[in-house]
Amino acid sequence: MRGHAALVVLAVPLVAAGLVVSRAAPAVSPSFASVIPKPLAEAPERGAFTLGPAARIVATGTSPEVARVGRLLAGALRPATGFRLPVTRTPGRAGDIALSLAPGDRSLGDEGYRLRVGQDGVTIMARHPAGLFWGTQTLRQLLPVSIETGSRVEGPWRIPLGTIHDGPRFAWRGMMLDVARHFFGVDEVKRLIDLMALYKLNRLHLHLTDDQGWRIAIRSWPRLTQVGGRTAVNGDPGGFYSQRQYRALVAYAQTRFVEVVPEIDMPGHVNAALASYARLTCNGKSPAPYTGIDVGFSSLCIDKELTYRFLDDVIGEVAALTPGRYVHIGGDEAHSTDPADYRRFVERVQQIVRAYGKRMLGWEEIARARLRRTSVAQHWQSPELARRAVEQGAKVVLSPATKAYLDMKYTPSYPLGLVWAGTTSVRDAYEWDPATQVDGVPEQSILGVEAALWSETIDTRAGLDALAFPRLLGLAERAWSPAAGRSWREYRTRLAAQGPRLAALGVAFHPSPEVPWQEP
Ligand code: NGO
Repeated sequence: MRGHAALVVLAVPLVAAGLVVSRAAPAVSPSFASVIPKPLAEAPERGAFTLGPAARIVATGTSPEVARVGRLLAGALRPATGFRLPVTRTPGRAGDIALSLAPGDRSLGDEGYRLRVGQDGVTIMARHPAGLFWGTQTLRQLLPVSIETGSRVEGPWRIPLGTIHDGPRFAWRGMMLDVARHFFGVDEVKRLIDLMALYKLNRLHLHLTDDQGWRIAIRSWPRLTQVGGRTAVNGDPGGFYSQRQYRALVAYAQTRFVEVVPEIDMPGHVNAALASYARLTCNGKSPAPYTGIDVGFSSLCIDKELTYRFLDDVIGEVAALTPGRYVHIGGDEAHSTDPADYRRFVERVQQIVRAYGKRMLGWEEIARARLRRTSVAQHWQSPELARRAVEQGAKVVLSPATKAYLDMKYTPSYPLGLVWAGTTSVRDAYEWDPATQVDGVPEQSILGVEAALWSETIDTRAGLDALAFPRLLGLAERAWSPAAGRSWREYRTRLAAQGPRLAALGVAFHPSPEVPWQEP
């Protein structure tokens, strides 16, 4: 293995120039050992299967979803291979990739799969289509990184032989993107969904509203986006999703087995809403738009009935756009709301969310109110509040700011990000166990893990990439793989092998010197 310095020098120009690698073969062929997140069980064998131009993708059975997963796989493999890869229902023959459902096989779980690469081809089996899809993402990682270049490259397309049996530790494997402080358009978010899927993340939480901007069109309250959608941090350009765009985004995510979780933050973090409608404020006067990065200064007017008509309209429209189970109501840092009012407010909103057939999710502060057992608290800072949620029988999603906040700087001198929770190295983001992270919050109360990317300091794809990658991969592994048997030493070698793949995908990741990056 080379020294860090030389490898970093290699990685930097490649990434900085945003180059697409178009070499035929990587320095090191992928192996079972380089997959992230680490599969549950793997049995590598000697040798390789070579995917050839006559290969087909066989979607066994009549499920349209299996064929759909097959088409996505074909779409991922065609650009680099140039192969036709027809998706067919006809029986498989040697050299094919076969996808099939085994609904009776309980050992596969809801999202698990079994992948076999033999001399005669590849088979992926799962109980549900989601598992098949995750299996195809593993298969991508077993192909040479040049499979990701998006343009024609010479093979050979060798896949190491062996078997993988896999399934997730947690059902909730999320990423939050703050599109309120700075707006990220539909194409940026779709690209992020694709990257999340490669690492088997299945929840995209969109922080849609905050003091600085309102990003989702609400038909019954059009000024929210006409006025509140215009602004962003630093006076940068705003933006918002029309309901049509938002629906398309949700559908795009859904076909990749990613559930979009919309967040409307309340009763604080609402300056953009108050600036749009004077009648929502207690004194009837609109505040000026806000483009700084302070928190905790705005509040909805808790005693006004109009506040609840407003929330009924907003939550109703958002719920109608959401096939998923959850609506996130924020609830964080309501420093300008009286504590008793806050509790009353959250309990009332909990009813509204329920009336629209959804479950309420909120930042851990909501545990100050009486929670239904089906509500979920998102831990970010206070072990005590996380415990209070658990004591009420609610489940918890873990986003501890010291581990899972992708907006914390890597090092004190890193140009992007904040430091209020300290700095978070690639190692820090990886090296923790959800089950022991918060005293009094045991594994069975944990729904899962979510990485959070707040956007005060980023407004471009490059900024997003640099803060999210490579730390997101470590968090994805925390959410999918058991912690036992893993170590930073072993993980960083696997991560190093993902560098060329991320580069081939055009991801401008932070080439942290903690990782012995592989040459593309
Ligand atoms: C806090 C705050 C956000 C900030 C973020 C920055 C929560 C839940 N509320 O996290 O408004 O953007 O920190 O790291």
